[in-house]
Order: sequence, then C-alpha cells, then structure tokens
Amino acid sequence: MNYSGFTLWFTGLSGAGKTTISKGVALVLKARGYRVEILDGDVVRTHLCQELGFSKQDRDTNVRRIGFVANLLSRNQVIAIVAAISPYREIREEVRQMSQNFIEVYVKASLETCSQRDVKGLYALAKAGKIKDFTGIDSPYEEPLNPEIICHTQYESIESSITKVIQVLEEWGYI
Ligand code: GGZ
Repeated sequence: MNYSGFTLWFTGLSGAGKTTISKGVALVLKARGYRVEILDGDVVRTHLCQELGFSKQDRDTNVRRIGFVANLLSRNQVIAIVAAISPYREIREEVRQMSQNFIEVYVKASLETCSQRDVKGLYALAKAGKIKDFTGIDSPYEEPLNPEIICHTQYESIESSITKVIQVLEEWGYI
C-alpha cells in the first residue's frame, strides 16, 4: 500500500476518552492494512518516561519525547497515534512543527463530566489533596485553539467519535 505516515495526536483531560478512541481508530486502521502504533501517555510513562512526574517541566519533557518517537514512526510509514493529556499549547505546537503530518484531535469533555466518570478514582484523590498537580484540579489544561478535529465525548458516542476521525482522515487523503 502506498501511503504517508502521519501523527494523530489526541489531547484532552484525564477521563475524556483519549485512550478509548485512539484504540478504536487504531483497530479500524489495522483492519484496513495500515501499520499503526499507539503511544499512550499512561503507558509511555511506565517505560520511556519512568522518572517523570507531573510538573510543567516533566510534562513538557514527556510530550517532547512522545513527539520525537511519533515522528520517527510516521516518517517510516507507520501511523503514530498519540493519546496524552499534553496540556500545554505551546509544546503541542512545538511538536506539530517538528512533525511532517500532524493532526490534532481535541477529545473534549468538561471537567465536571470527567471527574464524575472518575474511572480510575484519580479525581477523588486529587480533590482530597492526595495527588498533587492533577490536570484540571491544581494543574492547567490549555484547550487547543484550532484542532483539526474535536470529539465531544460528552454528547457523542465513542463509536461516532471514531467514525468522525476516520472520515476526516479519508477526506483529507491520509487513508
Ligand atoms: C494528570 C495523572 C496525574 C496527574 C497520574 N495529572 O487518565 P489516565 O490517568 O489513565 O491518564 C493520565 C496519565 C497522564 O499522563 P500523560 O502522559 O498523558 O500526561 S501529560 O501529557 O500531561 O504528560 C492519568 C494519570 O497519568 N495521572 N497523575 N497529576 N494525570
């Protein structure tokens, strides 16, 4: 198959749905014969970024490393799918600039929704002060100003978010 690699970058609050949507998109792409790799912040932090915490400096380092690896993959015809909170606009832009084909997907859900879902119980811990620097509680999240795609997971199903992403990739000739 003749296609160019690209980076599909999911950003958003913890619990917004980044991991779920990215896995769903990866499944569709793999089923169509594309080579795909997922770089999930949570997973990357247990391997490539073990020493990093959640200060701004550490998050920036984490996001830059992920961006670097995504670029290595995408320039070798592997579709790099990133799911990381990546809360700082400036660093996301920096990564965009160093990537050849970069598609930013804002997985959008309100803080109230994410903290109600609280799949891992982290919001409760953060509100109780047991986790410091938690995104949305005592650490900022800077919304993308011009993302290529927005998935409103508060209002649309995971399936329709996945379909939306795939349709945009088709329309723009990435797949
Ligand atoms: C935010 C945290 C924190 C703090 C642990 N703040 O939803 P999750 O659980 O599974 O994914 C989150 C993950 C965040 O890692 P990222 O690499 O995506 O973050 S960043 O891009 O900002 O570097 C969350 C969990 O780790 N987690 N502590 N304090 N999320």
